[in-house]
Amino acid sequence: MSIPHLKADASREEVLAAIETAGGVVVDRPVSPDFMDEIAAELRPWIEKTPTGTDEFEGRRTRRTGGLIVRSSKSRELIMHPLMLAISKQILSRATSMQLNATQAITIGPGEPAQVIHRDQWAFDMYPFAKGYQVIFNTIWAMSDFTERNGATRVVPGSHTFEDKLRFTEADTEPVEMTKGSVFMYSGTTYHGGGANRSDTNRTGLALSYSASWLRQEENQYLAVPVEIARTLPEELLRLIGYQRGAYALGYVDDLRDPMEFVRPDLARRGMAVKSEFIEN
Ligand SMILES: O=C(O)CCC(=O)C(=O)O
Ligand SMILES: [Fe+2]
Repeated sequence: MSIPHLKADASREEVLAAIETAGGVVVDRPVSPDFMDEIAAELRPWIEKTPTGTDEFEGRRTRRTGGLIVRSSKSRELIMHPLMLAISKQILSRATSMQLNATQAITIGPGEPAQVIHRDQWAFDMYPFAKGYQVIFNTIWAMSDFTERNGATRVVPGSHTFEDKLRFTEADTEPVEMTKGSVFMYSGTTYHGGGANRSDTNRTGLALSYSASWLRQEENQYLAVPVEIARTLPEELLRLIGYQRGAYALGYVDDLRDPMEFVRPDLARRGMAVKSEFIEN
């Protein structure tokens, strides 16, 4: 089994079926390489200032630049991409609602060894979630071409249904090669890791992940997005970053108030029974 590639106009059913079979799928160029270059230009000063990682998982030659909602207004289009939201909503559908988990430009520098093969859901303290209960969905957008040589993400195809806490070597994996503007979508249970960069240029991907809304977000969006900027965002994005209650009562403020009251009082709702209807399509 291999990670399949689908065309940008693939249907949601095709994309979902591919993830259900292989654990992940590449959709080729839902956006143009030029669009990714525009995001790269917005992020360049931030990436340059980002320190390299401090351990093997972060990568000592890898820069992880977050806060993308604030630092790249164009990246908001990827975060809100209708196909990503629709698939995420399906994959995480055992939970009542979903939220944005993290936004991260991952720049793997030359000479970086391969990252340990892992499941993204291990971020939640290695909690043994019930088989089939998906809590995280990840998308990695290629901001440079991804090749085996420059550190394309490595994946164990079909591993989303495997037992938990398994160990793999590079030989068990295949590189997810894709062109700039393409996106690799995968489940939080799919075993994968950043590849070794054996080239002399950086490999950059934008990892935009979504999670069940009853989990703590990896990236703290309330602090990453200052309230003055939050006020300027579209309603859907505000709800996605957490300005709505998760499930029934998660995240209310004092007298059962909707957190939206603190950013956009005009959009606030009363009462707890707010299901996540922010993505209709
Ligand atoms: O950068 C990549 O290709 C993947 C990185 C990754 O899997 C992670 O940091 O969790
Ligand atoms: Fe990962």
